Amino acid sequence: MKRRDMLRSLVVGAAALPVATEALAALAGAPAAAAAPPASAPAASAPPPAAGPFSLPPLPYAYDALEPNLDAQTMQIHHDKHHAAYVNNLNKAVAGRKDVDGWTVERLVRDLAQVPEEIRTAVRNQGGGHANHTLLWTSLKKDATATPTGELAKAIDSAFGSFSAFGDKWSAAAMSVFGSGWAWLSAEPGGGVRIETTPNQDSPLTAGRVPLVGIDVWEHAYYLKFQSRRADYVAAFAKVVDWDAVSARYRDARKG
Ligand code: MN3
Repeated sequence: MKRRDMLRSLVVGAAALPVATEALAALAGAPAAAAAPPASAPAASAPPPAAGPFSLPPLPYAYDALEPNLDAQTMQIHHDKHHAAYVNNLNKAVAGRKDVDGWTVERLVRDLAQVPEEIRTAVRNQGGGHANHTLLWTSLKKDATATPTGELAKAIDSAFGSFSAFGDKWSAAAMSVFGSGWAWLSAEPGGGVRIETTPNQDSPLTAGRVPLVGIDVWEHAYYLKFQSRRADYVAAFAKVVDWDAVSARYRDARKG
């Protein structure tokens, strides 16, 4: 390169910088970008402050606690970005709404039909996302108990014949979800359990049931590690379900 050309390219390079900075600033000011912190934000210990009644619960274990079944990077992005976005967007949806003031997220999702129509879709998606993911983190554990106990063990045997038969049906349900959604084990209002799937962030609460544990089959839950191998993800997920916590949840549901 001739010296003159080199100088020119240096000058062009320097001149390009302010342009790029301006473009980034414009992006940062756009509503979509403002909803989520930048990808380079420090990890999770400091989720963005919630301007509203709902806040992101901390992950109850380290990002890598569920390795090698669920990978640390997916856990971090799933909790710090995806769950955080549901919380922030739910706060935006209910901001200034006296008619749902003081409602818990479970009440918003369960009594969705009573939520004012203008915010019902946002509450269904963002409130569902917040409730579903809060349940998710507290359903998983490193070295988790392998099987349900007590009343839940009996209810599963009664509904499916055995825990193993339940596992096969639950996995099949998770595989059957078309697009984004969840496969649940839910408690029936009159006792007993069932497997069900919901699309998007819909919750069994809206149908009058109590979700006990759900597999998130949105691609964001597994694509980094498993890509299109959803069956491998479902099998890995099953190994870290905290059946003690899920059994306790069923006990609480039975008490009402
Ligand atoms: Mn998810």
